[in-house]
Amino acid sequence: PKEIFLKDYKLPAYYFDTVDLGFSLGEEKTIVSAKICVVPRVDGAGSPLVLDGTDLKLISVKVNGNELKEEDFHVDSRHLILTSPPSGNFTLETLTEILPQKNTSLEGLYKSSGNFCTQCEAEGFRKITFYQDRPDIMAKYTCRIEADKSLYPVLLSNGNLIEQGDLEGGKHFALWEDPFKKPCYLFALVAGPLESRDDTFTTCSGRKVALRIWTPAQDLPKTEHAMYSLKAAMKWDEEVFGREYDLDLFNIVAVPDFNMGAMENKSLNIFNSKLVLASPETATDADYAAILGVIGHEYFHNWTGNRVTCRDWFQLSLKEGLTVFRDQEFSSDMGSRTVKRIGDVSKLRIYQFSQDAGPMAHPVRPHSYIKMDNFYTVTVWWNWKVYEKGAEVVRMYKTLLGSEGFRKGTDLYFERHDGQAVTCEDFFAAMRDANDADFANFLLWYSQAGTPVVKVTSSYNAEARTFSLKFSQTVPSTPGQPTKEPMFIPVSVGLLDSCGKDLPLSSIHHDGMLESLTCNGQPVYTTVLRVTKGEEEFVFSDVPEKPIPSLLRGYSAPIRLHSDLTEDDLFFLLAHDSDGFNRWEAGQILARKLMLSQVANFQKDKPLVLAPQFVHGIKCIILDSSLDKEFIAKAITLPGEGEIMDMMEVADPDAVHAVRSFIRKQLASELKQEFLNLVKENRSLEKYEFNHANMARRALKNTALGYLGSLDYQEVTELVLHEYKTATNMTDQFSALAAIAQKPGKARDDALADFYDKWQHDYLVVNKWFALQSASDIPGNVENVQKLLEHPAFDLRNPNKVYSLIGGFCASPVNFHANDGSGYKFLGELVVQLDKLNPQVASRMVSAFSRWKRYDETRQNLAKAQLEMIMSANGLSENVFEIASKSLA
Ligand code: HT7
Ligand code: ZN
Repeated sequence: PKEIFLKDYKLPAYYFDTVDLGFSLGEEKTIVSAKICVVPRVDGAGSPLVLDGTDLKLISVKVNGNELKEEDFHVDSRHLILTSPPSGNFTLETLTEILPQKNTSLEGLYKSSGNFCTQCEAEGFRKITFYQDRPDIMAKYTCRIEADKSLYPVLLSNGNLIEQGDLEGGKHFALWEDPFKKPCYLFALVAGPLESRDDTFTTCSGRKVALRIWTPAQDLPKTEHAMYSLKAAMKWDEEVFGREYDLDLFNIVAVPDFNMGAMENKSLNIFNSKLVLASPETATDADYAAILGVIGHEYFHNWTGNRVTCRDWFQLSLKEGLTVFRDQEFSSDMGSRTVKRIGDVSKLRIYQFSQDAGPMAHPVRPHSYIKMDNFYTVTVWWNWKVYEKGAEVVRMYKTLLGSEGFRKGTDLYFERHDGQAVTCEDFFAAMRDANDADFANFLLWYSQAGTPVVKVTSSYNAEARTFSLKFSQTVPSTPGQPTKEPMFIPVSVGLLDSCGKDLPLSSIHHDGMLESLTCNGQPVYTTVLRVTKGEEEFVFSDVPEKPIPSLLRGYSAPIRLHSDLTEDDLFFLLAHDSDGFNRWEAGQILARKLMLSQVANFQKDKPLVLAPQFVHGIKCIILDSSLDKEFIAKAITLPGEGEIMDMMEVADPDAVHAVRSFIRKQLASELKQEFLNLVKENRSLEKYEFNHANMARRALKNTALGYLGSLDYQEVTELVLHEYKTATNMTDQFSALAAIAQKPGKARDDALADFYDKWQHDYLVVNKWFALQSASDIPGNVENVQKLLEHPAFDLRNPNKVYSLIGGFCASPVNFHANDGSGYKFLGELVVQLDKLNPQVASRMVSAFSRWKRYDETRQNLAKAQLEMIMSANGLSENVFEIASKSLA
């Protein structure tokens, strides 16, 4: 396979002006016609025109209406090359045959569950027709679709519907025209027996936009929340970013077979049905929140990605980092900002940081790739976003510039680049120029891989009333980048007095400069330090007493921070910090320290102990009625096993699992009454509502239930069963089921059987049932998962089912990393099987192996053997090859 490098980027020799596509959708084959107006770039004229095309059957090729002679073109399984095209503008017409019914990769045009559907990002358009499949080719499209009317009553593509009508032989057609220029990865087509939920949105300038969400008829009642989310997103983008929707129609289609979460095709977003369909009985609060966020995300792409797109795929973060940032802000504004930030940072730590420390480490803007698809995802779970670190980079611009400065920057970015395909430097320049800002070496965030490690030490001088913070930073070496330069790190800081109140910050000394920190004569309580060097000191003046510093407030930069805060300081911050994120963070640091110390005990065969101070800290949080309930739920949840393993020299899944289970059970037992009270006091109100207050009650009650489920008392087992039986929504029902399922036995078996019985007709709920069982830590679970592969509800061709069952299994460290190698063998064999059907999904699964060098020698050998077996498989895809070979390197 060929590696592609950022440094090799060249402007295309030819641009495309207009593209007229025609699709004749058939039961055996589909015929695609493409008429393209080709415009040579000034110095490109006459050079060969190289079109991408993967496994297409070329029927004919014409230039300016004349069939090309054999000596004027070359065609193979990857390209069509016009060897001597005319020197001026010309028309290129091709006719190709494709087989969507046989396309199980779900990339290009495919037929599944009765629908024709496309997925073109990143390089799927070349599976549809011959084209320059690169995002800097932006053209205006029309699309005419012809198909059997009874099988495919709905025919959709991008833009506006221009014409439709009946044809002979029971067929019909639709002609769509998209007035905006777009790259081919945003092209979309859907045809099938769908119905729509219709609504309208009136934009800020008074235009009425028709909104339609398409699903099979029986699913329409489950689209209410998606429609609510879409309208909320449209309004929010107008208010916060000044972005108005630009067409009169916006379509969303939900399909059950989709590799990722959703796709932002111009005016025709296609969604994995998991991220559209919800009802209180079948979807959890987490599902509702994910739908809100992803509907927002895809809608926001209309400006960040579609109107302004990427020059090449190395710039992916230009659209994804910015759009993830926008969807995070949207969800924050719709719910609790602190809780959202905690969730986003946890995700960043679990996925991004562990990737940063492994063989797939790459900068926000990679230098090379073999298969672009691999840069979209990092892990094995349905949580498909890889772009979180890019979003953190965008967030740092905002932290440095403030809300107004950031908005000035985005306004300038849209003004300068509307209709263009641009680079990360263009975004940087707009932020800088709109604010006349000094960003020092900020661009390093795009090119340098790895998570910076920052150490902070503090000291107070009572006589001089100064408080100093000394920073030192290093960036660990990563594959291909052995040495690194210091980064520009914005560190948001506040100082707490001995009562826990924020001290006013008056001035700061840095680099021989004295800077006043008051703002319009008003005191400032949080300031952003610009850390740019390997070693640096900042000195606060006029500090009346020894403060406790609250560092990296709101997690103002994606770094690993090590400070000299003592345990007492951390308990103090946990109890008092006005920054909610840091309050949670203090508890997490304490929990991580505790867990690591007990892991050391476990490894030395010493008894495990739970420090009373920690139990007391958790109890205080539970009893603090001033706190948001969802925050409490987060604050009393221990860091995940993966996070702890990441902090160890040699990851030990058995020790970490034993310790986490021990602490959970001990907390449950010592705080049993408190947890019982939480359950009783926070039972769901009559009617399910997706609002913060109700979700917070459910989150707290169900977290408490999870703790109680770890205990062995009859009374508790009965309570958990009672909660399961009386639940009136999926959030409560599934949480109770998960609590019961913690321990093997009859209660577990009966509840799981009952749940399947109830929900077997709903495949999205059945996926939850698969995931719950596969991710279970009960010993020897690999056998259960093997059996579930044979379950009639399982299907290897459906990505959601694979993510639930196989992805779920890899997310359980004890069973996946079982030291007899059974988990590795299970995954290795599956990857080979899956790769033949769907390389994108297979490569997502194989990435579970990528950190094999972090484990002990026995596990290393077992995992390596599986990777080698995969590498030796016949016909391995580029997707899997890239991950497996980089993992072995
Ligand atoms: N921009 C979309 C990416 C995407 C994708 C990429 C590779 C293969 C399949 C895919 N489906 C969707 C999703 C987004 O970020 O909004
Ligand atoms: Zn996106």
